[in-house]
Amino acid sequence: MKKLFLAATMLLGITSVNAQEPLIPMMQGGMPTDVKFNEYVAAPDGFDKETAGIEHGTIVEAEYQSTVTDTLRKVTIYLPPKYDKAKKYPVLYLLHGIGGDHKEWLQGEPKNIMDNLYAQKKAKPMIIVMPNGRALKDDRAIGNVYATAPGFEKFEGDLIDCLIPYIEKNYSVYTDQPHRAIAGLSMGGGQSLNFGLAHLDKFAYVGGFSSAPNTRQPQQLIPDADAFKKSNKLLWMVCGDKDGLMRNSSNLKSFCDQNNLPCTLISYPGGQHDFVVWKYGLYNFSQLIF
Ligand code: FER
Repeated sequence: MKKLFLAATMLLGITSVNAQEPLIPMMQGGMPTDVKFNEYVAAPDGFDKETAGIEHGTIVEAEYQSTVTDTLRKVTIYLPPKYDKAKKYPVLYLLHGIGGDHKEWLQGEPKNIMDNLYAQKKAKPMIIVMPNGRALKDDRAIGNVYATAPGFEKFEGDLIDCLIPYIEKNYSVYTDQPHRAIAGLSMGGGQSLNFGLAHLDKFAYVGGFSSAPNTRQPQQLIPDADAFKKSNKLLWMVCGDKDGLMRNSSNLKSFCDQNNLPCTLISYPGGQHDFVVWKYGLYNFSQLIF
C-alpha cells in the first residue's frame, strides 16, 4: 500500500498541502546496521517563534542572471539584524527540496530562528542565501516535480559560476572558503553534500538535512580523505528516524566513521520528512559555522 502511494505520488507529482515536500513512506531500503548516531538534544521551546523586543533581520528578494539557464533567477536573502555595508559577513547557502523553490525555506522561519540565536549570541551574524535550486528555464515547482530532478544537478554550475559571484558582488560578504557554508533539506541536502564536498576549496561547512537519493555515494563524495580532512571544517547531518530517506545520511556517516573522518548525524526522534526536522537542522547547523 505504501509502495503504491509513493508510486502514485511520484507519477502525479502530488505534494502535501502545507509542507511542499512529498510524503516519504518508510520504504527506501535499510541502513547500515553499524551506524552510530550523535546525541539528539531538543531545541528550546520557541526557538522558531518571533520574539518581541529583540533586533530583527530582513528578508529580501533579488534576481541574478544565470548563464546556465539564460534567465533571470530569483533568490531569497536573509540579512542579519543591523546589516551594515561597512562590515563583512560570512554566507550560508541554504537549499530547498524537490517540491519547493526560493521561497520554500520561509516555511522554516529562518528569520525567527536566526534573530533569536543572535539575540542570545549563539550564532555569528551571517547572510543566508536561499536560491531556487532547480536550474531550469522553467524552474517552478509544478506538475510532476520528480521530473525536474535534472535541474537540481545543473544547479552546481549556476551556484558556483553565477550565484556566488552575484552575491559577492552585491552584498558585503567575505569571499573566501572559511566564510562559506552550504546546507539544505532533502534534494537540497543531497545538493549540499554533493557540491559542498566536491568544492572543498569553496565551502568549509556542509550540512544535509533529510538528504534525498540525489546524494552521491560516500566514496564519490569523499574520494580523497586527506583533502577532506584538510579543508572541511564541519560535515553535519540530521534525519528523522521515521523518514524513509535515512539511508542516504547513514551511509555517509558509516563511511566516515570507518575512515576516521569527522561527521555528525543526528537521528531526530519521531522525525518525519518535514520542517520540524529542517528547522532543527538550521537551528543547530547555524550555531556551528563561522
Ligand atoms: C526520491 C525520493 C525523494 C527522490 C527525491 C526525493 C530523486 C526528494 C524529496 C524531497 O526533496 O523532499 O526517490 O528521487
